[in-house]
Amino acid sequence: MDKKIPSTEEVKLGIEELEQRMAPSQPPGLLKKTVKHSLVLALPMVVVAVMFISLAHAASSVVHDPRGDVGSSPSYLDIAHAEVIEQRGKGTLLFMMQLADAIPDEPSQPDLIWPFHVDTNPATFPGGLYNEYVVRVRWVNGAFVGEVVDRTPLLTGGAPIITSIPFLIAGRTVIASVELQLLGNPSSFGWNAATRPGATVPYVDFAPDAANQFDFSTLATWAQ
Ligand SMILES: [Ca+2]
Ligand SMILES: [Ca+2]
Repeated sequence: MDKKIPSTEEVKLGIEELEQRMAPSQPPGLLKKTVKHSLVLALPMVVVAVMFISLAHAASSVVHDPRGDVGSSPSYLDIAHAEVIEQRGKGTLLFMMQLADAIPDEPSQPDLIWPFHVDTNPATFPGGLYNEYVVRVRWVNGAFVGEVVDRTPLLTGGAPIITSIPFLIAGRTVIASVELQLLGNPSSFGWNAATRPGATVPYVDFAPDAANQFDFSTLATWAQ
């Protein structure tokens, strides 16, 4: 496989190509390979594409985080940079996380999660937490998956709704592509990126740095 770690812009280009090429019938399990293939094809056109992408991407929200702040946890759970990027005209957001080191093709841990917590309504706390949605890439049951978790049904006694989404893992970069309608078409929201080795264990890293998982005072803000 291609061992080169692509730049941020190359990764963005890759996921754009993914969205353009992905047939509706294509199973989610093919996404990772498809994107890596697309990146290889796309490299000669990077300069032109970067100019295009810089125009095509509109509102973005960026957070930088120190490296080396995760103790003895794996460096691929150490967030260095996180970003939410609007793809203007597409009704789509890219949730991107860059880690201190590359994610293994097949991690040895049974469960790893790279979530973004999305607070679309500061007045509501579904399930007692601030975030109405989770956008995440997860390694579980021997495969990577991309998902949006809609937690708003918890406000009325329902269960969270999980929807599969396109995602990309390329070296130390993780990107999930989310249609705005899956987040209730918000014009703005608070968000953070995080990492954790399982759904029931403590988080390893937050960006922006937060005191704990209940701390929503340090969210970044994305706005259209
Ligand atoms: Ca970090
Ligand atoms: Ca909320």
